[in-house]
Amino acid sequence: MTMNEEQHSLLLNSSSRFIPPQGVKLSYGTAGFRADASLLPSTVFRVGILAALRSLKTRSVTGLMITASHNQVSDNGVKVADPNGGMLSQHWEPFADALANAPSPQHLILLINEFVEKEGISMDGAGTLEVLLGRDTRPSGDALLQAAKQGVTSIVGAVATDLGILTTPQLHWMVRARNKGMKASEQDYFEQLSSSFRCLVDLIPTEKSKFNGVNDKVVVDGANGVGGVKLKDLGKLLNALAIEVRNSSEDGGVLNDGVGADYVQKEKVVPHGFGSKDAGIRCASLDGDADRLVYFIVPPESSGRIDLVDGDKILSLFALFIREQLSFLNEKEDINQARLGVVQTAYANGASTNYLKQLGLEVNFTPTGVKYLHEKAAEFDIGIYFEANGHGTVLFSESFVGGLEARTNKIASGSKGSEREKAALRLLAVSKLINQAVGDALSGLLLVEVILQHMGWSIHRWNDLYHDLPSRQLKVKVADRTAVVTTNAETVVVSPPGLQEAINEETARYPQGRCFVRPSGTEDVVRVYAEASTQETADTLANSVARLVDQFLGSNSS
Ligand code: NG1
Ligand code: ZN
Repeated sequence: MTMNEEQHSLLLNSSSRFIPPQGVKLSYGTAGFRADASLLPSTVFRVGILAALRSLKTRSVTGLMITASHNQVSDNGVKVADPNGGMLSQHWEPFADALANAPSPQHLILLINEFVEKEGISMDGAGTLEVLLGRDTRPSGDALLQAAKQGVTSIVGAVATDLGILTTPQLHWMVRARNKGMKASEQDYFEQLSSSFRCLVDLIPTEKSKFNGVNDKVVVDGANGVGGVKLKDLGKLLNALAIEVRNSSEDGGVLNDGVGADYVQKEKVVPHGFGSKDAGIRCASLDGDADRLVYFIVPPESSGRIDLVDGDKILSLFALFIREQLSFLNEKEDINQARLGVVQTAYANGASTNYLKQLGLEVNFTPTGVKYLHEKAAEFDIGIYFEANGHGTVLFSESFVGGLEARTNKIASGSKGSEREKAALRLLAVSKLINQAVGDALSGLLLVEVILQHMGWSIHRWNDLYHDLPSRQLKVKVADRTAVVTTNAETVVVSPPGLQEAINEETARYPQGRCFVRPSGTEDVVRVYAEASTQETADTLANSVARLVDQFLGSNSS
């Protein structure tokens, strides 16, 4: 089933224009290919081919996003959205690696031939064969998007639809919507989010409808990326919420430079554009492509420090609200006890896990990387997943949504239903508001905001749900980070031998100590995470374990 002459010469011609840089080996990793943008044209071109082949295989629309998320502005990256709007199927990742690293056009064609044969892909150009392309605001984005287009159209019959500048979650949402036969433009995205938000506002219990927030405005740090601009557009459709956007990329600031969710979460300091004037008010940060969201409070006399309200706390807020709605629904048990599950990684603060368990929730752990969390969350009727860094969403199973729809269809809109009926309407609105494809800072922000209004809570009340254990994250540069092999959702090192025992011995010396190390999937480092009863001891534990990592794998070891 090898390719015909037309296909062969098309690929040969186009790929000769995109020769990969010498001596660079790229890996698809947990979040697609990422590197300095100057190294990426051939990679992005080849991922264009990959996305077209994925579309050919699945007979569905796929997506290709050009972004390096929270990384510095000179970097860029590329990843594929699968037909369901999720990440590229994991069993295609080795092919993605092989494609990106093929040294010549001839090797590339050989690889494609082998792969289409193995996968039983018929390269006849029939049926749907369309790839949606999006990019963030990086200056290198446009040229890379052109490279992606050429990759897509190197497959006979493939159409590349350029959607321009989008957030990563918008692109994933659109791919999913297209394949479900739903309206899928950016305007449709904004309308779905704003109408389900309004629906939730209308369902706020009257006794709580007077919002008790310290300040009814939320101030959002847009990371000087795509999210701030889109949030301004979305905000125009929302009467019940005042949003002030700073660092929106229109005021000349540099993407992810002293701004954005990653900076705020890792450094726990105020982003550029915020300061003591914002003490006590509700602030939030998006990352560069708007798939992460954290909140924060500037304490009075903060000297630059913030109180972080991270992904774990967003998860906890969502879990509380959803659990409350389910308890109304289940009162007479006519919707069978829905299975609610939450999913975290080892980076979740231990205090959040304790809190969720105390609520009686089933807490699951997966390795780092949203594709693992997403997969686990999809096993439940309602699965809530969040990484501490603010990437997460709430997944609703189709059968559960079907049950809600059947129940809510009977309720005339606007009528004053029972608490159970309102709970069903609320859950249905949440399933429409929160992105079902990937974590989405814009839809996450709207859900946080409406839940706070529903509860009548200020950010302080929310932040007081539990108190984070002090923690510290460090990076260690080593000769070969792949020498660290872990198990048990990355909490236990199995190789190099002896390292885990040494970590255990050190950790045991600290009250409430917890510590783990793992190789990063996106940077050439080993990450160390430590928690303990005080900031000082968390810092000491992290530093001691970083030294152990260095001893076992030091930059000079082989
Ligand atoms: P790595 O570099 O593998 O730790 C980071 C984040 C992940 C995930 C990916 C993808 C941390 C500690 N790790 O992965 O959670 O978001 O980037 O962007 O935040
Ligand atoms: Zn991101």
